[in-house]
Amino acid sequence: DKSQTAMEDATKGLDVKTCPQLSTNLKGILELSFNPSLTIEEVQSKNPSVENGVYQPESCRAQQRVAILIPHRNREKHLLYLLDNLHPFLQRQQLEYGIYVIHQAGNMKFNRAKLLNIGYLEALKEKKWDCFIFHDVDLVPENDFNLYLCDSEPKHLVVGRNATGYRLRYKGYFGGVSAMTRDQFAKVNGYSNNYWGWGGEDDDLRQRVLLQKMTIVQPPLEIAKYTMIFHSRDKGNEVNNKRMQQLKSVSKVYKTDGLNSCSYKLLSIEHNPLYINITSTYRNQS
Ligand code: UDH
Repeated sequence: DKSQTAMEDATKGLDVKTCPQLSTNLKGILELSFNPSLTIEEVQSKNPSVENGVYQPESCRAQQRVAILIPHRNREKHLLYLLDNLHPFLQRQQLEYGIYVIHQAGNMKFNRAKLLNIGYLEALKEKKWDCFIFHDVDLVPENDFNLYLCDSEPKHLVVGRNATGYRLRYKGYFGGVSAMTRDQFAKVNGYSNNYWGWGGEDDDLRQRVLLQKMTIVQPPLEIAKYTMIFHSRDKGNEVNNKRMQQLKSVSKVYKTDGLNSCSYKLLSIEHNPLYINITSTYRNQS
């Protein structure tokens, strides 16, 4: 009867089971595609279940709500390749996810870390994401057993990459793609806002993690492999020569330089079909 139907409707949402830790849709080693004539419309048509940059599995409740944060300026082709490979990858992992592309407007020195802080702060205004993946635009995962989920400790996902013969760049390297829970990232006060140009910001974050008595975990090399899309150094992202000096004072400054001091001007938030585009600008350090 009617009341029974209403009752069933009301409990439907509660009946949905949590997705398994390891989805049965995983393929393992992937055949990546980098087709130069690919268009955004094609990627859209291949991912009909993604709405306004967000996806949610239909048949089960995801283990975690995961925000992917991609710092970006002037790498449109790389972004297209990444979206093309990442959307199906994340859907096979049965995650509830959103892809945020945080764009630095203007031609001032690039500041990757500050963009990631902005992404975290803005994404949390939309949804209470559990887990954040800080993701370079030019790294494409080669194996979908590399789970884009957060652990009880911060996780570094790029153990090997093609460009360096699948060896770690250097001991302690924490760049490229990493995963931290909402609370882990808040605990370290996010990234520093003061690394302008290339380098240092990821080593700084690593120090913050260790200072907060957390450790960094990594998946096994066999599954934590990435293909880096080749590129040369970008204009506006020249090496930051002050980085070694800056890295000496992390413990003294990290509590006042980070999420709690991240000032910026938000220019726009656009909900595109495949990603949320956050455009911001900020004043340079000096
Ligand atoms: N990024 C942009 N636009 C820029 C600079 C950086 O989108 O102009 C973002 C992008 O997500 C990129 C990330 O910041 O993946 C890191 O920057 P990067 O790719 O330049 O850093 P990486 O260490 O390479 O991967 C450094 C240049 C290597 C040149 C070596 C040539 N032999």
